[in-house]
Amino acid sequence: MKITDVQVERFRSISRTTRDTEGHGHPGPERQTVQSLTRICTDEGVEGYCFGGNQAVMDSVIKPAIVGEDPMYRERIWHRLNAWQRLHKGTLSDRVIATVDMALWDLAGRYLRQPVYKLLGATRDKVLAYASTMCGDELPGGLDTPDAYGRFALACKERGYTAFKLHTWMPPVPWAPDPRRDLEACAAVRQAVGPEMKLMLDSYHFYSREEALLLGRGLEKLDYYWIEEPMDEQSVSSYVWLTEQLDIPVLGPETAEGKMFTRAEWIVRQAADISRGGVGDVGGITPLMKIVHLCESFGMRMEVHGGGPGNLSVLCAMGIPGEFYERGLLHPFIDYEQKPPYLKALPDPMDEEGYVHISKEPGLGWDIDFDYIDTHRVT
Ligand code: LLH
Ligand code: MG
Repeated sequence: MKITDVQVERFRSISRTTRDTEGHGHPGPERQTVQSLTRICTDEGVEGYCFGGNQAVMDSVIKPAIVGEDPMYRERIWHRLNAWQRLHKGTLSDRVIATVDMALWDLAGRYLRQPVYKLLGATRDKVLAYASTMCGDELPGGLDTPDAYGRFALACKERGYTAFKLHTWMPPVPWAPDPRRDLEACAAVRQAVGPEMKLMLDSYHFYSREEALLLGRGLEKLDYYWIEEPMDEQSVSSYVWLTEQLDIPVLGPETAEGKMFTRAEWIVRQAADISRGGVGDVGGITPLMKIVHLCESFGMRMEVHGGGPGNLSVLCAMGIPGEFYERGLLHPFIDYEQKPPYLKALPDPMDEEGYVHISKEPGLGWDIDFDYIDTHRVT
């Protein structure tokens, strides 16, 4: 089998979120957006898909590297793209490599008529989710006060979630960031949901060492489960400094560049207690599985960043406890249970006990509505 083409289809969709000037998502008025779907084609008619992608990038850096290649040589292709990235940093991001890698895994699953998590070596069919909020805002009745977080956490508990993670206030909220206000929100959530629910904080990502320590000590008193990315992850020394002093587990790195190599360095330097990575951060399923095995070898816990079928597939093939699927980002004004129009079903349905169930269909498990995409194509 040979790869013959990489096509990116663009189609109209609906969005109910908007981005602020710092890039964080919030609820917004319903509006039309353009989505894309990357399709890897073969001479045997089998195809693999992943949402995202840009035709110009595929034409300039991906097609020259992979057309003519056997799509089952995922490892070889991933290493080739990783090497190409060195001279094409401006166009070949980890996210682009992740899109290609996931489309190749999807293709393999469709070809072999197996879900990807079983090709990876399955360990389970369902994973507990945590409710992961959007960042704080100033929307009345939204996530505008500590008590608003408390009310929302309780609603999530009633929906079935056994764990809840706050993303608190960040710029451009005029008075943010404020670690004391973050702790007030964390306290309001603990007060609202009681002692059993597992709670985590993912705050502003550029606090000073002293502010991060203050946050961590406050979270220890509130019996929080982990503290996530409170400082710039480019400073590994800052994380070594913080992790040495706190009892609460520090989790990371999430957004630091460098794929599995960065995770290895953080483990050796003891810069965090729990490792971290998601398919979009590290360049796909192929490197994320390497991080899983790296953590397993060091006896480290690892938590997967973000949702979607790629991350869920890895979680269902992990031999070490990646305890949670990150479900969200959630907000009181957004109905997360409503599927996007280009899918026939939600890719991460959650039951009343808080478990997300993985699709048993061949491939990654996106139930793509190709008729919708055909009739909403943007040329
Ligand atoms: O800063 C944000 O908007 C969020 O932290 C976002 O990056 C989210 O994906 C995250 O960190 N999840 O764990
Ligand atoms: Mg995070």
